[in-house]
This record gives sequence, C-alpha cells and structure tokens, in this order.
Amino acid sequence: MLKAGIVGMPNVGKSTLFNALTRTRNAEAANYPFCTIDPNIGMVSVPDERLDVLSKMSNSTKCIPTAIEFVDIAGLVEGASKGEGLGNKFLANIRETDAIVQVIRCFENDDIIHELGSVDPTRDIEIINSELILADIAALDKRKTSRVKKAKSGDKESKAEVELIDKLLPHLDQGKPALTADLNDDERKLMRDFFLLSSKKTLFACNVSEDELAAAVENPDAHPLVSQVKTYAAESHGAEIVVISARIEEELIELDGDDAQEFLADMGVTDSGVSELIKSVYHLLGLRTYITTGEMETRAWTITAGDKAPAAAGVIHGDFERGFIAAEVMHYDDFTELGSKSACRDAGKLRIEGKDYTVEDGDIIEFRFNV
Ligand SMILES: Nc1nc2c(ncn2[C@@H]2O[C@H](COP(=O)(O)OP(=O)(O)OP(=O)(O)O)[C@@H](O)[C@H]2O)c(=O)[nH]1
Ligand SMILES: [Mg+2]
Repeated sequence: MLKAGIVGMPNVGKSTLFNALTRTRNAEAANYPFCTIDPNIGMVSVPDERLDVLSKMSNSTKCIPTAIEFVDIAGLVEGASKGEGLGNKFLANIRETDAIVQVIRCFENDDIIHELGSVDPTRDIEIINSELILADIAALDKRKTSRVKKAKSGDKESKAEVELIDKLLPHLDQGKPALTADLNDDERKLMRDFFLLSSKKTLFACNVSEDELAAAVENPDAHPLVSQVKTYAAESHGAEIVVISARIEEELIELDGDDAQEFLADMGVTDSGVSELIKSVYHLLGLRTYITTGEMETRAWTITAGDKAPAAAGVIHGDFERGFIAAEVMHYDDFTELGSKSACRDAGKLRIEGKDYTVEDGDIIEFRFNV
C-alpha cells in the first residue's frame, strides 16, 4: 500500500492532522515540540461521493471505499540532516514514504509554542526543504564514492549512476529539490533507486486557524501566510497547496452527522479541508479508482494510472488476473445519467474490453474470467 508521510517543523499540527485523517486519537498531539518520536501509521478512507450514489442505485448492503496510508512523522529542525533532534532517524522515516504532505503552520496563536518563536511559513518550508536536500547530497556523495571505482573498471550501470549523480549534485547544491531536476525518463527511473527525499512528490498543507478557514479556502491569495506558501510551493516544487484546519477536523471526530454539519456551518464551511487533502494525495500518488457495484456491495478499487484491465482485475483477486477473459465496462457518468446497466447497453455505453484496455478513473467494471 502506498504511503504519504506527514512532515514539517515540530508542533505545527502534524499529529492533530493525522488524528483528523484517521478519525481517531491514536497519535498523541500536545503543545510541545517533539511530542511525536516514533511514527504513527494509519489507514485513511478516500472520500468518494460516487460510491454513495451507486450504492443507492444498486441497493447495496455494503459500501466500501478505498484507502491509503498516512504516516505521522516527528518534527524536523535545522541540522536534522546532521543528526540534530534525532534527525537521522526521522529522515529515515520519511525515506520509506511515497509522497510527502508538508504541514505548515499558518495560524497565529501565542499559546501554541513555535519552535523558532514566530510564525513564518517561508522560513519554515526553507528549513524543511534544505534538510531534505542536504540529506540527499550526503547520500549521493556516499553513493558516488562507492560507484566511481566500478565505473572506471567498465561497469555500465555504475557509470550511468555516476553520470546521473553528477547531474543531480549541482542542482541540489543550488537548494533545488531532486523532483525538479531536468531528467529524461531513463534517468528518472534510475533515480528511483536512490530513494531521495527531495524527489518525492509533495503537497503543501496550510494549517490555518479555525476562524480563518472559510476565507482562506475562498481566496488563498488574500491570506497573507497562505499566499506565501502558495507562491513558494509553485516556484520551488511546481506543487499545489491545500488549506486545512486540523483543529476543526479534530473537533469533528466527536460529533456525528447533523451535529458535525451544524458545527461546520457555524464556521462558514462545508468541509475542514481534510477530504480535499486526502483526494489530492491520492492523485499525487498517481492512483485512480474503478468501481464494482451490485446488491452485495459497492466498492472502490485502487489502481495506478495507466493500468490495463488484467492488472485492475488482479487488485480484486490474483485469479481474476490469471484467468482474465474480458471486462464489461461502463463509465460512472453514463451509468448515473442513463440509470441502469440495460439502458447503458441499449445506448452502446456498455463495452466489452480486452486485455489491452486501459482502465479509467470512474469505470464501473464486471470481469469475466476463467480459472
Ligand atoms: N489553535 C490551533 N492549535 C492547533 C492547530 N493545530 C494544532 N494545534 C495545537 O498545536 C499543538 C501541537 O500539535 P501537534 O499536532 O501535536 O503538532 P506536531 O506537529 O505533531 O508536533 P510534534 O510531534 O511535536 O512535531 C497542539 O496543542 C495542538 O492542539 C490549529 O489548527 N489551531
Ligand atoms: Mg506530532
């Protein structure tokens, strides 16, 4: 299962966000730096309104969303790449993730300690990024030393690695993440073996105060701290931001249905931003959803963008992939517009696809297989 790591300075609300995402209080969130030492890991359902619609149409007994994993990691400080504040251990936790959610404190509150005494998003992001980059430089230096000799004795793979490292190091030395290095497909593929921290896709989550959420979601550019992050994220990573209030979502854990809606309405929003964050991370990880629906259940299944029908079938069961014959496919939009499978068939919107079919997000599929 693909994992997204929650990364940032100490005491910015990472564990609060983790609890909000997992709708638990499994992570201890408290007002002091380095509250988290060992990472907290949790499965998070991916919100998908389409499932509720299909579930009703099919009269399904169960409705099962898909999920991704989030890891709440300890706070990073300046010098982490040199081992400051258990930095090496924390960086190793980040190395094991597939994407990064960088949480940035965008709320002013004198009661909540900021590691550096003031709220300054640009400075905070720069500290985190430079620690990730410095750790990558150290890793690449080490790797280069071990490859140079082999490269000299004619080992092709080592030679390619050394060339790539020589291309990456000057880029990193300029303080730029490996993610934005100008590489061709082969180089990008080879770089994956390096497990660089700064090569991970990143989403910037602006944690704003409860009473500013509505306005900041409406117009991020008008919020002085959020707009800083937006500009920085675009320039440094070509990345997106999401505006959240971890605090609001955390308070929602205790409320159900109507009470939660009422609480959100009081804040002038329909969502705390956390659903949007989960969806964005899912997309960032390159994941897509296809759906199966029937009386027994309506269920979302995760595939990687570009997956062919047999691989998609394999997500349900290995036998489906091994014995794959064909996929009966209709798209969610057609199914909901036309109202039934037979209406889709009559309208030519129910297709029989073979093993070369690339499954699309929102496809409703029934597999034919034989084992
Ligand atoms: N007012 C306000 N307080 C918040 C918000 N988010 C988090 N906090 C508070 O900030 C403190 C730190 O939150 P945590 O979630 O523990 O922060 P962390 O980033 O996990 O901290 P470390 O694990 O120590 O790195 C807690 O007292 C939270 O209640 C917020 O949106 N608004
Ligand atoms: Mg924490």
